Parts: sequence; C-alpha cells; structure tokens
Amino acid sequence: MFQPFLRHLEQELFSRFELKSRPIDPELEFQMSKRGKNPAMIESWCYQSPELRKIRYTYINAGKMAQIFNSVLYPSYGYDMPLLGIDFLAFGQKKILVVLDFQPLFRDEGYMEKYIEPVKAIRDRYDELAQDLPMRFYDAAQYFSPYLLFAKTDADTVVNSLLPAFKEYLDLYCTMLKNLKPTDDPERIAKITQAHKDYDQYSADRDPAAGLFNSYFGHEWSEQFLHEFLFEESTPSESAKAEIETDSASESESEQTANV
Ligand code: BLA
Repeated sequence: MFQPFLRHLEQELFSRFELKSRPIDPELEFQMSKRGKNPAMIESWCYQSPELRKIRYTYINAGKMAQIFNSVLYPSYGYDMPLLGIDFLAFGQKKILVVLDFQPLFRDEGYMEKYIEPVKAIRDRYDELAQDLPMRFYDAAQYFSPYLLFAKTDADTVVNSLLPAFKEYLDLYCTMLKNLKPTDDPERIAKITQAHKDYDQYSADRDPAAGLFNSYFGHEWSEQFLHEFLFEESTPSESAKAEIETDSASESESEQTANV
C-alpha cells in the first residue's frame, strides 16, 4: 500500500542530497516474525547528508493484516528546521490512519511564521486529509503543527490524495532545508540538539507502536529498536529496563495482550 511513498522518498532524497548510508545493527535492520497467523516483516533504512543528520524509514509488511510506513527526517544540528514526520498505517483495507507533519522544535511566533506558515497553502488543498481528530497518545500542542495531515481514510484516498500531498510536503521540506544557511552559534546549536533529544524521549515514551512491536517481535527486540534505532537519543525508563531483565516471562504475555 505505501511502497510508492517509500520509493518516492528515496528518489527525492537521493537526487537532492548527497546521502551516505548509516549502518543499522543487522538484528534491527530486518526481522521476520512468524508468531501470528500471518508472517510480518520489518525493514529499515538509515542515511545522512551534510544537511540531514539522520534520515530513517521503516516498512512493516504483514500482508493484508498490516502495512506501515514510518519515517523521520532529522536535520543537522546547525538547522533549526522542523523534523519531517511520517506515519502511514493500514490495518486491512478498512482501518487506514495517516499522519504527516512538519514537526516544530520550537513554538515562538517567529519560528512558526518562518517554518510552519509556508505549509498552510499545501494543507489547504487537502481538506479531506486534515480531519482534526483527537490524539490519544500524543499532545497535539507539543510536536505537531497546525497544518498536519491526520486522517482516517481509505485506499482510494491514499492513492489519489495522500500521494500528491506527500510529494508536495516533501518537496517543500527539501526546498526549505536547501535554502537555509546553518548556524554556527554554539548556543543555538546546543538548543537545537536538546530539542532533538527531547523529541526522541517524548516520542519513545509515548510511541503507540510499542504494543505492535512487542506482539510481533518480542519485548526485548522492541525496546532495542525503539531506543537504539527509532529514537536513539532517548533512554529507556527504569521500569522498561527491569522488564527486559525478566523478558522470557513477559514475552508470552505480550503476545496474548497484543491487539493486532
Ligand atoms: C498513531 N502510530 C500510531 C499508532 C501506531 C503507530 C500503531 C496507533 C494507531 C491506532 O490508533 O490504532 C505506529 N509509530 C508507529 C510505528 C512506528 C512509530 C510503526 O513510531 C515506528 C516504526 N508517529 C510517528 C511520527 C509521527 C507520528 C513520525 O512515528 C508524526 C507524523 C504520528 N502516530 C502519529 C499520531 C498518531 C499515531 C499523531 C495518533 C496517535 C494519537 O491518537 O495520539
């Protein structure tokens, strides 16, 4: 379902930036689960360029059960650009949830005007993808912008509306980043670095995917994937660490409580 998005992301980034591969622990790069009735595969990619310190994307293919494309673009610390956040999920043809946003690191007026207002013109052409749904896991006022795309939708809308919207968001994002001059002010760089770290911690603490990863790939793998790949500037909570130590017990449990 989301393969065309992955291909477009790669094409666009490879043609506009000088990408270097960032190696991923082979255990985390690819996994296959045969735990449920349907096999599930998870594969990830990671790159960097002078403008982007981390580009990561992940595809989960569990056939008809689940197709997920998740990605974050982290600019280098000299740029205070928002992160580009992508989370597209399809559980069968019926339950499709898509989220796409320029995720602001700061929220002062000057920042929002410079980096978020330019998104409005695109957002306004995709009303059907901006549904103002309530957030159950995250706080919309924290790392989301007023112009995020967030929708429960269907397969036709994914092709006809989300794909063009995705291309426009990504194009604007790349153009904006290319036109910026990085700061060399150490104080600003320290603030940006801290904001990235806070984003990773916040996201790792709240990630609604934890249950899904546990059910397919086990608790230990999930914690490692979360803290060493997805949000590597985060640290696991003490309770999560304690759980890993008693993992053999908790794994069969998480399988039973999985809701996927
Ligand atoms: C929701 N994201 C979700 C859900 C899952 C994931 C399982 C819950 C769906 C439901 O309501 O049933 C899945 N999240 C993942 C996966 C990864 C992940 C597979 O991090 C990693 C591979 N989430 C992001 C990013 C954004 C994001 C970058 O990872 C930003 C665009 C947004 N996901 C996001 C939002 C929701 C969501 C806003 C709805 C959560 C809510 O209601 O609070």
